[in-house]
Order: sequence, then structure tokens, then C-alpha cells
Amino acid sequence: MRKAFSSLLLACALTAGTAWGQAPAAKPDVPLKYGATRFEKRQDDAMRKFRDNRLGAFIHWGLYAIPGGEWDGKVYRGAAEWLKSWAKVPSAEWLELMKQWNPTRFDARAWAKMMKNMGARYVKITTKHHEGFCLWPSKYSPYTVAHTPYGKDILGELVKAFNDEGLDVHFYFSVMDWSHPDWRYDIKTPEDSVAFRRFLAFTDNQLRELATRYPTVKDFWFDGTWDASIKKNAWWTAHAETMLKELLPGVTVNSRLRADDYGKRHFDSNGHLMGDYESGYERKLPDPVRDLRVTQWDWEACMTLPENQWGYHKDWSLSYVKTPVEVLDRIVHAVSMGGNMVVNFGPQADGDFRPEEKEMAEALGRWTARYGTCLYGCDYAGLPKQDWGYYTRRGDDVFMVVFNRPYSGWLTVKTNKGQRATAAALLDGTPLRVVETTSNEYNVAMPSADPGEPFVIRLTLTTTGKANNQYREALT
Ligand code: FHN
Repeated sequence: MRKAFSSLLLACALTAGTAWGQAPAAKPDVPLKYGATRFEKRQDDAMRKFRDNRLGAFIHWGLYAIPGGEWDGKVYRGAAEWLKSWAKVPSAEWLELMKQWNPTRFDARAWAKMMKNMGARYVKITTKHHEGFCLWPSKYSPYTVAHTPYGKDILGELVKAFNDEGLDVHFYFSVMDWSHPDWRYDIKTPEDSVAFRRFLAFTDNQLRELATRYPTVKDFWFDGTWDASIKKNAWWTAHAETMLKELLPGVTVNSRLRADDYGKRHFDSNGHLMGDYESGYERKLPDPVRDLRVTQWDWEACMTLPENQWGYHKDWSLSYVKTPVEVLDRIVHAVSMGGNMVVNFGPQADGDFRPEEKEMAEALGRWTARYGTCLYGCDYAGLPKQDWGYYTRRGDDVFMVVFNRPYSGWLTVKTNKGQRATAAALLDGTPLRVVETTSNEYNVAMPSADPGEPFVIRLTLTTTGKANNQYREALT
């Protein structure tokens, strides 16, 4: 069935390119049963919405929020959601934390307002992280919110609250599950094989349960898929993607889920992206000059505020914490290269957010309220990167997002052959001088009053004769 489905998609793409709107980039040379099912970006409405949203919030919330990085009086510097592993806590002991799960200050509507005000268009929620604790009352696991003092369906409350605010909800799901006796890191014996089959059946049940209980979910973001056990069961990664897409037409799935017949992850053995978007940019971003190839596919990056804390850690002094401008820089950087950015939050065990996270959300919100037009629905502009910041583009609107003020007071713009920069203005319409300095090179004047924050200029480009995007062509 799966093979037939893949062949059908391949046939569609190879003929008029009708299914996906574009012709394939290359003919596969390694025959694969579980490789990519398309060679170009998905162009349907659901995928466009995913892409246009551009800015998301990530929420890592689980039992690890209770110890907050400390076990038996020792504070561990590593990621708080991995504390069970750092402190070598047996699962049975770790899961005892469920008895303390009672987030009395949890208010899903307040969370939704906070993310909305920040300018996030979607929220990715950890339904289940590596520890195995489920934020929904799964009937397939004893380790869920249903069996805690709190008792209520947290995921359900969040989905409703976020959707009520007009935010899309994406589900983070860790396939690796430390609470399950049948989880295996590798398959070395026939017994491993049998146990892991049971584990995959359990995982299917949970995924089906999530998709049917919360049918407004727009995306499944898989994690914990890097072990040999999964790579040796590539069929399952292809099956899980197909199953979710049959249950929820339009749903998007990240590349991290997928492995091909040879255990190759994200990109198959023919170099084609698996899943709908690339999800390897975690706490890092592609180089804006050297890595322009990423503009050819959809991708989403995610980032932490401290160096590497996703779940709540009580001591943020242990690593550098980014400033709002540094976070904004990364958001705009991603969009300027055709990617999405998800900013992580790790709520406290009581259900509230730490003050630093609230302040960050507010600071980002003040900026997105003024300048968000340079993010939503925007894409790679096809212009060479300049030191002052980043370009983004939506249709004919090109935005210059200025982070660094040049001493000269002029912002250099280099255009493609056949393209002229004819006007520039602040978003409130205040015009800025544009001076042609040499062929395809212009200076745009800084505003007379420095906005005192990263700001946005709308640039008008006029095409003269045959425009030629040499930066795009250099990619192929
Ligand atoms: O191990 C996890 C980590 O805790 C966190 O969830 C991140 C988020 O992208 N994913 C894994 C590491 O890649």
C-alpha cells in the first residue's frame, strides 16, 4: 500500500508536476521504498499556512519542571528535561514525580494570550517528552496527567485556548520513551525485535489517539528518532507519516521523523528531503551567505533562550541567556532564508512562566506589533546579504531589517542584474533617500532619527528588461 502510494506520488511529480506544482529536480538513482515522496516544496493551503506563520513558540513542559535541574541536592548543568539521565534516576523513581504534578497556577487562556501577544502564529507543545509522561489522558499509558493530583487534560485545555486565540497548534512527540519497557536503543536480538514491534504498535496507538482526540492539530514534530532501533525500522517512519496524513489531511510532519531504507535521516540516500520540512536547525542557523540551498525547501529552526535549556531549569545563571535583540536577530535570520523560527519556553511546575520568559515574550511582542509585517508570509528575497542585517520579501515588497547601523549613515543595497532600487521608506511611509553608487549598487539613507531598535525599511525594486537573479541561479 505504502509502495503504491509512493509510486503514485512519484508518477504525479514526474508527469506534469500537477500534484506538487513543480517538476522533479532530479531522477532518483538509488531505488528506495521509504525515501522522499516528493522532490519540491509542498504547495497546498496547509503547507502555505505553515510557511506563512513563520514565528512560533515551543513549549517544553513535563515532570522535569518539578526538580528543575536539581536531584538529591545536586544541580546539573545539562538540559533540565534530561535530568533523569544526568542523575541516573530509574524510571520508576522518576515517574513518582507524577504524585507532585499539580500546576495550580496553570491558566491555558493566559498562556495563549502571552503567545499571541508575542506575535507567535503557532505553538508547538510537548505532548510527551523522552521521560514518557503524557500531557493528555492517553489510554495507552499509565503515565499521564489523568493519574496526577491535577487530573485534567492539559493538552486539551491548551489546544482549545490556543485555537480560540487563532493560533495553530503543533504537537511535539518524542518517539523515544524512557517509561516504556519495550523501548530499545538498538535491535540486537530476536527478543528486541519482538519488543520493539510492540513498542511501535503502542506508538501508533498514541499517535492515532492524538490525531483523533485533537483534530485541529496542524503538525506533528517528531523527536527522539536518532537511535539505531528507529533507523533499522525505516518502514515505520514512512508508515507513521502516511498514517497521520490519512487521519488528518493537510497535516505537516517534520523531517526528523524520517529514515530511509539505508537508515539515512532527514534527507534520503538520493539527497531528497523526507517529511514536509527540514527540522535539523536546532540552536543553530544556516550561514546566510554559504548555505542558500536551504531556500529550496521548507525548514523550521528552534532555539532556546539560555544556551541549552528546553524544560524549566531553576538556575539560568549557569549559561548565557539571549537578549530580545539576539532572539529577534535569529528570527529574522531564519525568515530571510525562507525558514520558520520557534522560540522555546519552559514553564514552571506551578503552571506559570518565569519572569525572564514573560519579559522576553513581551519584548518580542512590542517589536512584532510594529514590524511583524517583515516576517509573516515572507520569504527569501534573492538579494545578497549585507552587514546591516537581513532582507525578507513578500510578493513585491522587499523589507530591509536593520540590526547594525553603519557609521557612514548609508545602507548598501546590491541588486540583481536588471533590477533597480527606486525608492525606500520606513513602514510609516517616511521616505528615505536612495542613491545609485554604481551599477546594481545603491545607498539607502538611515532615518534622521535613529529608531533605537532593529527597524524595517520597505524597499521598492523596479525590474528593467530581463531580471536575472544570479543569487538564485548560483544555487543550482
Ligand atoms: O533531546 C531533545 C531536547 O530535550 C529538546 O526537546 C530538543 C528540541 O528540539 N530536541 C532533542 C534534542 O535534539
